[in-house]
Amino acid sequence: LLVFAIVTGVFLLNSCTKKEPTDLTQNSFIPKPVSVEATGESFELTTATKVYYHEEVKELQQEAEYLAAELKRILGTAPAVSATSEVPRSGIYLYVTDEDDELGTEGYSLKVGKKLVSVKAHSAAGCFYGIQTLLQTLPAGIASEDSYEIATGEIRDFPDYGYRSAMLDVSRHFFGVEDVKRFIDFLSTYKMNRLHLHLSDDQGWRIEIKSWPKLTEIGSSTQVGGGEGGFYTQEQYSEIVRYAQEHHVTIVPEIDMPGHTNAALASYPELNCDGKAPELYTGIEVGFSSLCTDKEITYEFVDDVVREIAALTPGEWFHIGGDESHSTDKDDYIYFVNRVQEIVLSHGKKVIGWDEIANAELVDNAAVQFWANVENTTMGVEKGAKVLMSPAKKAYMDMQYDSTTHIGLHWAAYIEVDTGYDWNPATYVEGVTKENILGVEAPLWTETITNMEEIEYMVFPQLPGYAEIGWTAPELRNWDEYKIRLADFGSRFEAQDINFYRSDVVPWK
Ligand code: TNX
Repeated sequence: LLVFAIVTGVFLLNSCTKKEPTDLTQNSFIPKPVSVEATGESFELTTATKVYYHEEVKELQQEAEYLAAELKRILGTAPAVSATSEVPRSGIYLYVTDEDDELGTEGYSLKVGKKLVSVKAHSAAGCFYGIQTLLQTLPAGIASEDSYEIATGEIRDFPDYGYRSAMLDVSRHFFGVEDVKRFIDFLSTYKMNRLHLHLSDDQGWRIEIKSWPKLTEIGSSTQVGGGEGGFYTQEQYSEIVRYAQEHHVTIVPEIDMPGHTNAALASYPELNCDGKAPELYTGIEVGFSSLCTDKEITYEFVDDVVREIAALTPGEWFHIGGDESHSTDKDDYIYFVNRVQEIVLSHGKKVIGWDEIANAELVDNAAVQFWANVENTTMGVEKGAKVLMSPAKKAYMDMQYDSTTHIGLHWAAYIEVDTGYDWNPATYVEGVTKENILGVEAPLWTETITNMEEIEYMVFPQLPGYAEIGWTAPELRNWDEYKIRLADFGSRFEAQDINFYRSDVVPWK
């Protein structure tokens, strides 16, 4: 009887402790890692688990603290963080090494043992990505238990492209610093590493330029639909840059020119060929405005703007726009883009612009951003430029999912979640192959998007797919398998209070 009681007791005890997954290969990750091997046991994460980082690499303290803060969200209390000179016997350990070449600058290896979880990378960024993957083995929400089992095994992972980006148009509608930070959280969770900010357009100028104060006094005072607009002070812009850096995201600022400039033209009459300032504009037409390309003051203006923004921007790229300059004469356009590229170089930045800039002579190391025009893009490649892939029919997050979507546009296409996922940047444009491609960017234009909830609705669940296209090699990706992983992320979106589109093509749980 005693034996029976003990056996039943043990059995009952076992069935009371939550049944935990022990097969790491069954876990859903986005982006999909290069390789996942399971060893069939489990690591127990508790409130007593400690986070260690190798003391020689000071930057890792930030990663360790980031991890501790994320674990606090799950466990209720933050684990202790400490530097160590040797491999700990238990806990979570972050370290940087120059061995294991395959990992490259942003890759990582995540080993989950029974007692020790270790994240190894060549850089703090690689460790950060290993941490993101580790977090995807844990529940998204607040703790309902005080411990969690993580399946043991090893994940080795590195990106297909080094430039994995999203764009936020803060010009058509203005979004404040807190919204931009939340957007950066979205990107970095899925291992994206660039945020392109579209800082100026016909409807609004969104960054303080000390040498041209009317840009914000006048040019930032409205937005599409006539709302009050807004702008970032230089301090606020720097705060965004800093927050992005902590999340291994580089800000790529865009000043769109010579077209899409009504807000600047309305602020300073001298930038107009006729010397007269137009009215501020709150509609959504494109292609009607142009800086005056044959006035010297135009280039003084551009020089001041690029200088001030470049000084606040640690990243290597400056985006000069260049799209849809329908009211600029073609020769004037080429002359302008040639001069502006030299200005950008003189302030120590590399030039990127929409695919139209390929009509100019491109400077060394320039990049063109493909959005619609194949001829421009292949001409850019012939002129030695790299390509950032943002095909409007596939990667524009402002395109509606279908004809019932209540916000967004559809001039390029309706983009259902499967359509947005199912393409390969390296075969999409004939004549543009992997070695020409810098990476992938998914832009969100905001003519019809007015607040964070609407941003979330257009961005989720598309953004994780674009992140995966940038990170995971095409031979490892297919929609039928991805949609099941994506469905598992529905509960994560909910836990983060994300207002996402519950597409019928995804088998949500
Ligand atoms: C085209 S894409 C534009 C933008 C609009 C967008 C709307 C590009 C380089 N120019 O000015 O906001 O369409 O989808």
